[in-house]
Amino acid sequence: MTKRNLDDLAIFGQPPAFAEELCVGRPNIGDRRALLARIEQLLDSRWLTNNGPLVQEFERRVADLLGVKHCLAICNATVALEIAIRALGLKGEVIVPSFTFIATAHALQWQEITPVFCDIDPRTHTLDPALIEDLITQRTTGIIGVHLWSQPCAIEQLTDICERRDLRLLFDSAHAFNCSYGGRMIGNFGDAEVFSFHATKFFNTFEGGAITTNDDELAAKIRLMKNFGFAGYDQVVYLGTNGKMPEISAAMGLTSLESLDEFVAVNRRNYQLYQAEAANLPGLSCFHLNEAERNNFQYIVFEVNETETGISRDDLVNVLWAENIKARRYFYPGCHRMEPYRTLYPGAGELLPATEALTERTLLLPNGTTIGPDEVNTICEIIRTAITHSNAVKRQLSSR
Ligand code: T4K
Repeated sequence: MTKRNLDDLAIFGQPPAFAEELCVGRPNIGDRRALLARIEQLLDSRWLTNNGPLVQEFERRVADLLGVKHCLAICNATVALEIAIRALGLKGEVIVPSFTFIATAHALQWQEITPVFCDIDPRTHTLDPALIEDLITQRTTGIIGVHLWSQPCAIEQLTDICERRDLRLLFDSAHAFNCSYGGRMIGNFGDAEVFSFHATKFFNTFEGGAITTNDDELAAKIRLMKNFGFAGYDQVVYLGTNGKMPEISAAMGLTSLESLDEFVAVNRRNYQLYQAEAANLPGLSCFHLNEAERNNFQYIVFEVNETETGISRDDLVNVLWAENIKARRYFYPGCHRMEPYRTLYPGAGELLPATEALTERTLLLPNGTTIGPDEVNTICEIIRTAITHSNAVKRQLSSR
């Protein structure tokens, strides 16, 4: 590894460390030939969408992988959340974390359901089950637990609360495809779970998502709802929407499935390298994944402790962006500080101290098949240089 000095940094006028951007969320792409063959096949068949053969095969393969009875492929996870919320009959108030992607809250608010933001456990970054019961009111109908960074949230405690208080339990599992909890695959818990297969996820279908459930009745309802409520030609039995996944997305999904193990192996190698580097980055800690469970190792999440680094998380992001390293601050500033929630629920932050603190500390670094050991080393070396010379870096950034 080349040691870097302060004046090697791009913020001091040097060329960026990388000519092309390294991104959190750069898509993994499997075997192009296999993908192109599937695209030829779908073009030849002239069957492009509406529950075509590739979508059906994709649903079967995903259900097999997860060991779940039903997988319903959807055009994206946001629509999947909206459909699952409606199919479960959620209304009134639903308890959710604010420390999540905005889609979790929007899927509720879009249907005029109030997202009641609950704080997180700073160790797990997910809903703190000890805080939930105080938020339950007469209007509460359910909880949406979010599995973040591929780590399951407190599944057992949330299940227990929902059983005792007669609430529905939905999981936003956008980050947790190919992960397990207690040896059982994520996708099998609660009333239903929602996955995202967006381009930025380690496994993608360009855009896409899925709802999984072991409930036959719920699955049948969702299948109708995602196709306008059509039960047959000219026969509509529910209020539905268009949540269908097109064939081209299923083609990408089937191809990505064939490379799943390779994507995970690369992510895992990089995750372990970042973990090892973290030991030499004072003031930074790398979020630990439970390697005893199945995991996708997609997210590299550091927490920046500014009193130890001498430099803020945001200044580190600026240093990295100058080097063409698109580090991210997920999930800054928290849903409750974005519209419409900031205006609708101005006091929400008072109940969210752990969320507010964490949104100021997280730093996500690139992972995936475009990242190798050299990239990990260089990224960490740049961070180390910025920390070692924190005062000079801060002066330089404020003078720009
Ligand atoms: N629940 C949770 C917990 C989620 O994290 C998400 C999505 C959802 C629900 C909803 O799922 P979907 O409805 O999207 O299926 C991105 C993704 O758009 C979003 O899917 C994801 N979470 C979220 C965490 O990240 P942005 O606004 O950060 O995306 P953007 O455009 O800044 O892209 C991220 C980076 O990826 C950029 O640096 C560029 C790079 N990129 C992106 C795309 C699309 C590429 O290199 N190639 C690409 O094709 O939201």
